[in-house]
Amino acid sequence: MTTATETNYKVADLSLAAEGRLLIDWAESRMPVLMKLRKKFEKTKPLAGQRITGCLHVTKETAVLIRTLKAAGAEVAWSGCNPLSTHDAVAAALAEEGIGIYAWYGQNTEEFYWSIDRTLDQKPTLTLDDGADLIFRVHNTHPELFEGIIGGSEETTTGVHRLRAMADDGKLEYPVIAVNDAETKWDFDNVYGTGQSTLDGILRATSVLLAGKNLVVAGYGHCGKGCAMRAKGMGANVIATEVKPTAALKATLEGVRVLAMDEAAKEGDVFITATGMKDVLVKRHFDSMKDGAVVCNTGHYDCEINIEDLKSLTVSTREMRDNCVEYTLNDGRRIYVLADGRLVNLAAAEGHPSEVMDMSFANQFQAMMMLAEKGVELGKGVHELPEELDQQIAGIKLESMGIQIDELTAEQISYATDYSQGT
Ligand code: ARJ
Repeated sequence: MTTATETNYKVADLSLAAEGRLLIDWAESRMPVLMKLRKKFEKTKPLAGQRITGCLHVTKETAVLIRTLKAAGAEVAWSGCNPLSTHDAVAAALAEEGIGIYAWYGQNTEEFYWSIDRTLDQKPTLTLDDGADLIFRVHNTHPELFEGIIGGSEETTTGVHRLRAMADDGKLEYPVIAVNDAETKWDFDNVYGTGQSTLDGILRATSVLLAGKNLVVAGYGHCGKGCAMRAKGMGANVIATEVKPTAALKATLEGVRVLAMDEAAKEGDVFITATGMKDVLVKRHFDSMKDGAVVCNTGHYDCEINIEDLKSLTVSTREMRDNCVEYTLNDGRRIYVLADGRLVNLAAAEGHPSEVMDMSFANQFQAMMMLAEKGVELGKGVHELPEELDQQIAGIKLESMGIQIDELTAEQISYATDYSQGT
């Protein structure tokens, strides 16, 4: 097992470790599913012999996952998957606990890839991604590692889309489990997690009143829907923009006004992009926005708001508060960009609450277990976790909340599949 030396980690400030440990302990007290898995597997150590390289936001919740992987016997090396999402205190605590962690807040692109490369020095048997940057790095610059890699997992929608495209082109060289596609991930993390943490990020960065504001959500997928639902609850007038007819129809029937962005741009006070697509807000939109509009993104990549376009209209900028920059345009209007257009929920707040990450990361843990058991057998390509696992995870979660549910009787079970009876 590795120990913390200056040669196997790089963090901002090791003296923050005590603060980081408190944060991680706090998260552990709210992540009963993952803690149950830890307790179950720390004795048998089914991940012994596995070297797991992870590239996922370094938060207190991720630290609970890392500790659990380690308790189950794995050797773990880690980097953050976004330059602005690392919690330095958590990174320091992990370094002290012997994790090969290379992560600090405010990395530039070169440091970001340098960190990934350091975590690959351990020659992983398993990779764990959020956004697929690690898998891309292995494929593009470290093909010699394929031989030793059993498989990988992917946390988020955007990453899964890209990996499916890669698999369709026959370019994905090992099995990858789409953790995002587990119901106990996307139907909770993406909706309730994003809903709460995105508003949390906006409020920490601005402290604006949401009641009575026109809040535009670009993209009415699971994340957009979560933001819309919570913003509505706080009294905002929510407007959604979409490109997909069924999603626009859902928004409409859920009481959310749908407009084309060209129109929404003129009405919005606060904008959240949640599309996974680039150039959702471009020059012509900034051109028509109100003075004082607040603009932010909660999608995985920072390409949804075209900041270069905004800059081309800008005469001066001021950093008003943490994660909030004022752009004064040539006609005097001011537009406020949060967290440089990067994921506002992780850059300006703490990401999704521990309670919801509990289920997402229980799925990550199970994905590592499944790969360790039968990885190569799965074959190259994108795979899903078995449905029974969703029910198990949800069952443990309910139990931890003291909520009981009913069971079908034998008669009900046979009724469900009985096609001899009609009305
Ligand atoms: C770690 C987090 C947190 C958090 O599961 C979420 C997802 O799909 C991501 C897209 O990058 C972010 C990830 N996420 C949200 N909150 N990861 N810790 N607290």
